[in-house]
Amino acid sequence: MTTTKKKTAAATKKTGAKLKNFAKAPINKSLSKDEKIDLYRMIVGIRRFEERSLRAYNQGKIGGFLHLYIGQEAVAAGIVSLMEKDDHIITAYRDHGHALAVGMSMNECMAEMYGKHTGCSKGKGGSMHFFAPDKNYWGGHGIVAGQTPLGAGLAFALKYKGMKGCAVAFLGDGAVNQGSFMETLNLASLWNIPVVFVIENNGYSMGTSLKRSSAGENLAHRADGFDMEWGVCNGHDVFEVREVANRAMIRAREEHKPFLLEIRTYRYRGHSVADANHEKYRTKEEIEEYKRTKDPVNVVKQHLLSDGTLTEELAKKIDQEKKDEAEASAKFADESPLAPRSEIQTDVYWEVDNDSEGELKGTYFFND
Ligand SMILES: Cc1ncc(C[n+]2csc(CCOP(=O)(O)OP(=O)(O)O)c2C)c(N)n1
Ligand SMILES: [Mg+2]
Repeated sequence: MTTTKKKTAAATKKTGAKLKNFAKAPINKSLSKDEKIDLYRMIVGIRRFEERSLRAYNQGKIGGFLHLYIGQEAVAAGIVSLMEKDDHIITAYRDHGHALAVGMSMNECMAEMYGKHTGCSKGKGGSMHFFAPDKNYWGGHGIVAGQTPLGAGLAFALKYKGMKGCAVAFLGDGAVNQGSFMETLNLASLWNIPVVFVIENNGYSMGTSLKRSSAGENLAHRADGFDMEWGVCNGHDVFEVREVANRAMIRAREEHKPFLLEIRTYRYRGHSVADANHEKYRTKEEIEEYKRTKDPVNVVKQHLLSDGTLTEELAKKIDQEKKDEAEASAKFADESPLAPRSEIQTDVYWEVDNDSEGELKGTYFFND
Protein backbone atom coordinates (compact mmCIF):
# COMPACT_ATOMS: atom_id res chain seq x y z
CA MET A 1 0.00 0.00 0.00
CA THR A 2 2.65 2.46 1.09
CA THR A 3 4.72 1.52 -1.94
CA THR A 4 1.82 2.40 -4.20
CA LYS A 5 1.49 5.76 -2.53
CA LYS A 6 5.18 6.41 -2.81
CA LYS A 7 5.18 5.39 -6.45
CA THR A 8 2.34 7.77 -7.27
CA ALA A 9 3.99 10.61 -5.43
CA ALA A 10 7.27 9.95 -7.14
CA ALA A 11 5.48 9.67 -10.46
CA THR A 12 3.96 13.09 -9.90
CA LYS A 13 7.37 14.53 -9.34
CA LYS A 14 8.90 12.59 -12.20
CA THR A 15 6.26 13.76 -14.66
CA GLY A 16 6.99 17.27 -13.47
CA ALA A 17 10.67 16.90 -14.21
CA LYS A 18 10.14 15.31 -17.60
CA LEU A 19 7.60 17.76 -18.96
CA LYS A 20 9.64 20.94 -19.12
CA ASN A 21 6.95 22.71 -21.04
CA PHE A 22 3.69 22.09 -19.19
CA ALA A 23 1.79 23.95 -21.86
CA LYS A 24 2.30 20.82 -23.95
CA ALA A 25 0.69 18.46 -21.42
CA PRO A 26 -2.53 17.00 -22.87
CA ILE A 27 -4.84 18.91 -20.54
CA ASN A 28 -3.27 22.18 -21.72
CA LYS A 29 -2.75 21.26 -25.34
CA SER A 30 -6.48 20.70 -25.68
CA LEU A 31 -7.22 24.32 -24.73
CA SER A 32 -8.53 26.53 -27.51
CA LYS A 33 -6.84 29.84 -28.26
CA ASP A 34 -9.69 31.69 -26.53
CA GLU A 35 -9.45 29.50 -23.44
CA LYS A 36 -5.73 30.20 -23.17
CA ILE A 37 -6.35 33.92 -23.53
CA ASP A 38 -9.02 33.63 -20.84
CA LEU A 39 -6.43 32.16 -18.47
CA TYR A 40 -4.13 35.09 -19.16
CA ARG A 41 -7.02 37.52 -18.73
CA MET A 42 -7.90 35.96 -15.36
CA ILE A 43 -4.34 36.07 -14.00
CA VAL A 44 -3.86 39.67 -15.08
CA GLY A 45 -7.31 40.56 -13.75
CA ILE A 46 -6.52 39.24 -10.28
CA ARG A 47 -3.21 41.16 -10.27
CA ARG A 48 -4.85 44.44 -11.28
CA PHE A 49 -7.72 43.99 -8.85
CA GLU A 50 -5.32 43.39 -5.99
CA GLU A 51 -3.23 46.41 -6.87
CA ARG A 52 -6.32 48.61 -6.97
CA SER A 53 -7.58 47.29 -3.65
CA LEU A 54 -4.20 48.06 -2.09
CA ARG A 55 -4.58 51.66 -3.24
CA ALA A 56 -8.11 51.77 -1.82
CA TYR A 57 -6.81 50.46 1.50
CA ASN A 58 -4.09 53.10 1.59
CA GLN A 59 -6.70 55.75 0.82
CA GLY A 60 -8.57 54.65 3.94
CA LYS A 61 -11.51 53.25 1.99
CA ILE A 62 -11.16 49.69 3.31
CA GLY A 63 -11.29 48.81 6.98
CA GLY A 64 -10.01 45.69 8.71
CA PHE A 65 -7.51 43.37 7.09
CA LEU A 66 -6.43 43.06 3.48
CA HIS A 67 -4.50 39.92 2.53
CA LEU A 68 -3.28 40.28 -1.04
CA TYR A 69 -2.94 37.36 -3.43
CA ILE A 70 -0.29 39.01 -5.62
CA GLY A 71 2.26 36.39 -6.69
CA GLN A 72 -0.10 33.44 -6.21
CA GLU A 73 -2.54 34.16 -9.07
CA ALA A 74 -1.76 31.11 -11.19
CA VAL A 75 -2.83 28.72 -8.43
CA ALA A 76 -6.46 29.85 -8.15
CA ALA A 77 -6.76 30.59 -11.88
CA GLY A 78 -5.35 27.18 -12.82
CA ILE A 79 -7.39 25.08 -10.44
CA VAL A 80 -10.67 26.90 -10.94
CA SER A 81 -10.26 26.51 -14.70
CA LEU A 82 -10.49 22.73 -14.12
CA MET A 83 -13.74 22.87 -12.18
CA GLU A 84 -16.74 21.01 -13.53
CA LYS A 85 -20.42 21.65 -12.82
CA ASP A 86 -20.53 19.79 -9.50
CA ASP A 87 -17.11 20.77 -8.18
CA HIS A 88 -16.92 23.14 -5.23
CA ILE A 89 -14.16 25.20 -3.66
CA ILE A 90 -13.45 26.76 -0.28
CA THR A 91 -10.46 28.72 0.98
CA ALA A 92 -9.04 30.83 3.80
CA TYR A 93 -8.92 34.61 4.17
CA ARG A 94 -6.58 35.25 1.20
CA ASP A 95 -9.63 34.76 -0.94
CA HIS A 96 -9.87 37.41 -3.67
CA GLY A 97 -8.12 35.41 -6.39
CA HIS A 98 -10.39 32.40 -5.98
CA ALA A 99 -13.46 34.65 -6.00
CA LEU A 100 -12.55 36.33 -9.27
CA ALA A 101 -11.54 33.00 -10.77
CA VAL A 102 -14.98 31.47 -10.16
CA GLY A 103 -16.50 34.42 -11.98
CA MET A 104 -17.43 36.84 -9.22
CA SER A 105 -17.40 40.42 -10.48
CA MET A 106 -14.81 42.95 -9.41
CA ASN A 107 -17.69 45.22 -8.43
CA GLU A 108 -19.22 42.86 -5.86
CA CYS A 109 -15.77 42.02 -4.48
CA MET A 110 -14.53 45.59 -4.19
CA ALA A 111 -17.85 46.73 -2.70
CA GLU A 112 -17.58 43.98 -0.10
CA MET A 113 -14.23 45.34 1.02
CA TYR A 114 -15.68 48.83 1.25
CA GLY A 115 -18.37 47.42 3.56
CA LYS A 116 -21.12 48.32 1.10
CA HIS A 117 -24.55 46.75 0.66
CA THR A 118 -23.74 45.87 -2.98
CA GLY A 119 -20.88 43.61 -1.84
CA CYS A 120 -21.08 39.85 -2.24
CA SER A 121 -21.73 39.42 1.49
CA LYS A 122 -23.74 42.65 1.68
CA GLY A 123 -20.77 44.40 3.22
CA LYS A 124 -20.86 42.28 6.37
CA GLY A 125 -17.93 40.02 5.56
CA GLY A 126 -15.18 42.23 4.19
CA SER A 127 -12.00 41.09 2.48
CA MET A 128 -11.78 37.75 4.27
CA HIS A 129 -15.33 36.59 3.64
CA PHE A 130 -16.19 36.58 -0.03
CA PHE A 131 -18.89 34.01 -0.83
CA ALA A 132 -20.76 32.90 -3.96
CA PRO A 133 -22.68 29.67 -3.32
CA ASP A 134 -24.27 30.02 -6.78
CA LYS A 135 -20.77 29.62 -8.20
CA ASN A 136 -19.91 26.75 -5.83
CA TYR A 137 -17.59 29.08 -3.91
CA TRP A 138 -17.95 28.65 -0.16
CA GLY A 139 -15.64 31.46 1.00
CA GLY A 140 -13.51 33.08 2.59
CA HIS A 141 -12.61 31.84 6.22
CA GLY A 142 -10.56 33.50 8.95
CA ILE A 143 -9.80 30.65 11.32
CA VAL A 144 -6.59 29.05 10.08
CA ALA A 145 -7.43 25.54 8.74
CA GLY A 146 -11.09 26.00 9.75
CA GLN A 147 -12.10 25.68 6.11
CA THR A 148 -10.51 22.23 5.75
CA PRO A 149 -13.15 20.21 7.62
CA LEU A 150 -15.80 22.30 5.86
CA GLY A 151 -14.22 21.39 2.51
CA ALA A 152 -14.31 17.73 3.44
CA GLY A 153 -17.96 18.23 4.39
CA LEU A 154 -18.75 19.63 0.95
CA ALA A 155 -17.09 16.62 -0.64
CA PHE A 156 -18.84 14.23 1.73
CA ALA A 157 -22.20 15.73 0.67
CA LEU A 158 -21.36 15.19 -3.01
CA LYS A 159 -20.64 11.54 -2.41
CA TYR A 160 -23.63 11.12 -0.12
CA LYS A 161 -25.94 12.56 -2.77
CA GLY A 162 -24.41 10.38 -5.46
CA MET A 163 -23.09 13.34 -7.44
CA LYS A 164 -19.96 13.19 -9.54
CA GLY A 165 -17.92 16.08 -8.29
CA CYS A 166 -15.08 16.98 -6.00
CA ALA A 167 -14.36 19.70 -3.48
CA VAL A 168 -11.08 21.58 -3.46
CA ALA A 169 -10.09 22.97 -0.07
CA PHE A 170 -7.25 25.49 -0.25
CA LEU A 171 -5.09 26.15 2.80
CA GLY A 172 -1.84 27.89 3.61
CA ASP A 173 1.43 26.30 4.67
CA GLY A 174 0.76 27.68 8.15
CA ALA A 175 -2.48 25.68 8.38
CA VAL A 176 -0.92 22.23 8.06
CA ASN A 177 0.06 22.08 11.73
CA GLN A 178 -3.47 22.68 12.98
CA GLY A 179 -5.12 19.75 14.71
CA SER A 180 -8.35 20.17 12.79
CA PHE A 181 -6.50 19.62 9.52
CA MET A 182 -4.99 16.35 10.78
CA GLU A 183 -8.43 15.18 11.90
CA THR A 184 -9.82 16.08 8.50
CA LEU A 185 -7.09 14.18 6.64
CA ASN A 186 -7.87 11.14 8.72
CA LEU A 187 -11.62 11.15 8.01
CA ALA A 188 -11.14 12.06 4.33
CA SER A 189 -8.98 8.99 3.89
CA LEU A 190 -10.99 6.69 6.13
CA TRP A 191 -14.29 7.53 4.44
CA ASN A 192 -12.91 7.95 0.89
CA ILE A 193 -14.11 11.50 0.56
CA PRO A 194 -13.62 13.17 -2.86
CA VAL A 195 -11.70 16.16 -1.58
CA VAL A 196 -8.47 17.66 -2.92
CA PHE A 197 -6.55 19.64 -0.33
CA VAL A 198 -4.36 22.25 -1.94
CA ILE A 199 -1.64 23.71 0.24
CA GLU A 200 -0.67 27.06 -1.21
CA ASN A 201 2.82 27.02 0.20
CA ASN A 202 4.04 30.60 -0.07
CA GLY A 203 6.86 29.96 2.37
CA TYR A 204 5.54 32.08 5.21
CA SER A 205 2.92 31.97 7.88
CA MET A 206 2.60 35.63 8.85
CA GLY A 207 6.25 36.48 9.68
CA THR A 208 7.36 32.90 10.34
CA SER A 209 9.17 31.06 7.59
CA LEU A 210 8.27 27.49 6.72
CA LYS A 211 11.67 26.31 7.94
CA ARG A 212 10.98 27.69 11.40
CA SER A 213 7.49 26.23 11.71
CA SER A 214 7.15 22.92 9.91
CA ALA A 215 9.09 19.68 10.07
CA GLY A 216 9.80 17.59 7.01
CA GLU A 217 11.19 17.96 3.52
CA ASN A 218 7.77 18.76 2.14
CA LEU A 219 4.30 19.22 3.57
CA ALA A 220 2.34 16.95 1.24
CA HIS A 221 4.35 13.98 2.41
CA ARG A 222 2.32 14.01 5.63
CA ALA A 223 -0.50 12.40 3.67
CA ASP A 224 1.45 9.15 3.87
CA GLY A 225 0.52 8.98 7.55
CA PHE A 226 -3.12 8.80 6.51
CA ASP A 227 -2.59 6.43 3.61
CA MET A 228 -3.49 9.21 1.21
CA GLU A 229 -1.95 10.08 -2.16
CA TRP A 230 0.00 13.31 -2.48
CA GLY A 231 2.03 15.42 -4.88
CA VAL A 232 4.15 18.56 -5.03
CA CYS A 233 4.35 21.06 -7.87
CA ASN A 234 5.20 24.66 -8.68
CA GLY A 235 2.56 27.37 -8.61
CA HIS A 236 4.03 30.07 -10.82
CA ASP A 237 3.18 28.33 -14.08
CA VAL A 238 -0.56 28.01 -14.58
CA PHE A 239 -0.02 25.12 -16.98
CA GLU A 240 1.89 23.12 -14.40
CA VAL A 241 -0.81 23.76 -11.80
CA ARG A 242 -3.47 22.54 -14.24
CA GLU A 243 -1.51 19.45 -15.21
CA VAL A 244 -0.95 18.22 -11.67
CA ALA A 245 -4.25 19.31 -10.09
CA ASN A 246 -6.24 17.82 -12.95
CA ARG A 247 -5.11 14.30 -12.13
CA ALA A 248 -5.99 14.75 -8.46
CA MET A 249 -9.43 16.16 -9.28
CA ILE A 250 -10.26 13.43 -11.79
CA ARG A 251 -9.29 10.79 -9.28
CA ALA A 252 -11.44 12.41 -6.60
CA ARG A 253 -14.46 12.60 -8.91
CA GLU A 254 -14.11 9.13 -10.36
CA GLU A 255 -12.76 7.07 -7.50
CA HIS A 256 -13.86 9.08 -4.46
CA LYS A 257 -10.30 9.39 -3.26
CA PRO A 258 -8.81 12.36 -1.43
CA PHE A 259 -5.49 13.91 -2.44
CA LEU A 260 -3.04 16.26 -0.76
CA LEU A 261 -1.37 18.60 -3.22
CA GLU A 262 1.33 21.04 -2.17
CA ILE A 263 1.84 23.92 -4.57
CA ARG A 264 4.99 26.01 -4.13
CA THR A 265 4.17 29.64 -4.61
CA TYR A 266 5.11 33.06 -3.20
CA ARG A 267 3.42 36.19 -1.95
CA TYR A 268 5.01 39.50 -2.91
CA ARG A 269 3.36 41.66 -0.27
CA GLY A 270 3.27 41.33 3.50
CA HIS A 271 1.00 38.86 5.27
CA SER A 272 -1.62 41.58 5.25
CA VAL A 273 -1.29 45.18 4.25
CA ALA A 274 -0.88 46.03 7.92
CA ASP A 275 2.32 43.92 7.95
CA ALA A 276 4.71 46.75 7.25
CA ASN A 277 7.73 44.71 8.28
CA HIS A 278 7.61 42.07 5.60
CA GLU A 279 11.12 42.86 4.50
CA LYS A 280 12.46 42.08 7.97
CA TYR A 281 11.78 38.35 7.91
CA ARG A 282 12.93 37.92 4.32
CA THR A 283 15.30 39.77 2.07
CA LYS A 284 14.46 42.18 -0.71
CA GLU A 285 16.58 40.01 -2.98
CA GLU A 286 14.40 36.97 -2.28
CA ILE A 287 11.29 38.88 -3.37
CA GLU A 288 13.00 40.40 -6.42
CA GLU A 289 14.41 37.05 -7.52
CA TYR A 290 10.95 35.46 -7.53
CA LYS A 291 9.47 38.40 -9.41
CA ARG A 292 12.25 38.29 -11.98
CA THR A 293 12.22 34.57 -12.68
CA LYS A 294 8.80 33.23 -11.69
CA ASP A 295 6.22 35.96 -11.90
CA PRO A 296 2.93 34.16 -12.76
CA VAL A 297 1.79 36.96 -15.09
CA ASN A 298 5.06 36.96 -17.03
CA VAL A 299 5.25 33.17 -17.14
CA VAL A 300 1.83 32.71 -18.74
CA LYS A 301 2.47 35.67 -21.02
CA GLN A 302 5.72 34.16 -22.27
CA HIS A 303 4.01 30.82 -22.92
CA LEU A 304 1.30 32.48 -24.96
CA LEU A 305 3.64 34.79 -26.86
CA SER A 306 5.90 31.92 -27.81
CA ASP A 307 3.08 29.71 -29.13
CA GLY A 308 1.55 32.59 -31.06
CA THR A 309 -1.66 32.79 -28.97
CA LEU A 310 -0.90 36.28 -27.77
CA THR A 311 0.73 39.35 -29.29
CA GLU A 312 2.30 42.14 -27.26
CA GLU A 313 -0.46 44.37 -28.53
CA LEU A 314 -3.26 42.09 -27.33
CA ALA A 315 -1.50 41.55 -23.99
CA LYS A 316 -1.38 45.32 -23.48
CA LYS A 317 -5.02 45.67 -24.43
CA ILE A 318 -6.11 43.01 -21.93
CA ASP A 319 -3.97 44.61 -19.24
CA GLN A 320 -5.58 47.99 -19.83
CA GLU A 321 -9.07 46.46 -19.80
CA LYS A 322 -8.40 44.86 -16.43
CA LYS A 323 -6.95 48.08 -14.98
CA ASP A 324 -10.07 49.91 -16.16
CA GLU A 325 -12.36 47.23 -14.72
CA ALA A 326 -10.59 47.45 -11.36
CA GLU A 327 -10.79 51.23 -11.40
CA ALA A 328 -14.48 51.10 -12.23
CA SER A 329 -15.05 48.67 -9.35
CA ALA A 330 -13.50 51.14 -6.90
CA LYS A 331 -15.85 53.84 -8.20
CA PHE A 332 -18.81 51.47 -7.95
CA ALA A 333 -17.85 50.58 -4.37
CA ASP A 334 -17.36 54.20 -3.41
CA GLU A 335 -20.75 55.21 -4.75
CA SER A 336 -22.64 52.22 -3.35
CA PRO A 337 -24.84 52.60 -0.27
CA LEU A 338 -24.10 51.10 3.12
CA ALA A 339 -26.53 48.46 4.39
CA PRO A 340 -29.76 50.04 5.62
CA ARG A 341 -30.00 50.13 9.39
CA SER A 342 -32.96 47.71 9.26
CA GLU A 343 -30.72 45.02 7.77
CA ILE A 344 -27.80 45.25 10.12
CA GLN A 345 -28.76 42.03 11.88
CA THR A 346 -29.98 39.98 8.92
CA ASP A 347 -27.75 37.34 7.24
CA VAL A 348 -25.67 37.06 10.37
CA TYR A 349 -27.25 34.00 12.00
CA TRP A 350 -29.44 31.62 10.05
CA GLU A 351 -31.55 31.03 13.13
CA VAL A 352 -32.38 34.70 13.49
CA ASP A 353 -33.54 35.00 9.88
CA ASN A 354 -35.43 31.73 9.84
CA ASP A 355 -37.52 31.99 12.95
CA SER A 356 -36.30 28.63 14.13
CA GLU A 357 -37.33 26.62 17.11
CA GLY A 358 -34.35 28.13 18.89
CA GLU A 359 -35.70 31.60 18.17
CA LEU A 360 -39.12 30.70 19.51
CA LYS A 361 -37.59 29.37 22.68
CA GLY A 362 -35.16 32.26 22.86
CA THR A 363 -32.20 29.90 22.67
CA TYR A 364 -30.24 29.94 19.44
CA PHE A 365 -27.48 27.54 20.21
CA PHE A 366 -28.50 25.37 23.14
CA ASN A 367 -31.40 23.07 23.68
CA ASP A 368 -32.43 24.37 27.04
C1 LIG B 1 -6.67 29.17 14.56
C2 LIG B 1 -5.95 30.43 14.23
N1 LIG B 1 -4.75 30.67 14.78
C3 LIG B 1 -4.08 31.80 14.48
C4 LIG B 1 -4.62 32.72 13.62
C5 LIG B 1 -3.84 33.98 13.27
N2 LIG B 1 -3.32 33.87 11.91
C6 LIG B 1 -3.98 34.46 10.89
S1 LIG B 1 -3.24 34.15 9.44
C7 LIG B 1 -2.03 33.23 10.13
C8 LIG B 1 -0.93 32.64 9.30
C9 LIG B 1 -1.37 31.58 8.34
O1 LIG B 1 -0.41 31.39 7.33
P1 LIG B 1 -0.64 30.45 6.10
O2 LIG B 1 -1.54 29.34 6.49
O3 LIG B 1 0.68 30.08 5.56
O4 LIG B 1 -1.46 31.33 5.05
P2 LIG B 1 -0.99 32.59 4.19
O5 LIG B 1 -1.29 33.80 5.02
O6 LIG B 1 0.45 32.42 3.88
O7 LIG B 1 -1.86 32.56 2.97
C10 LIG B 1 -2.20 33.17 11.51
C11 LIG B 1 -1.32 32.45 12.42
C12 LIG B 1 -5.89 32.45 13.08
N3 LIG B 1 -6.49 33.27 12.23
N4 LIG B 1 -6.52 31.28 13.37
MG1 LIG C 1 1.74 30.84 3.94
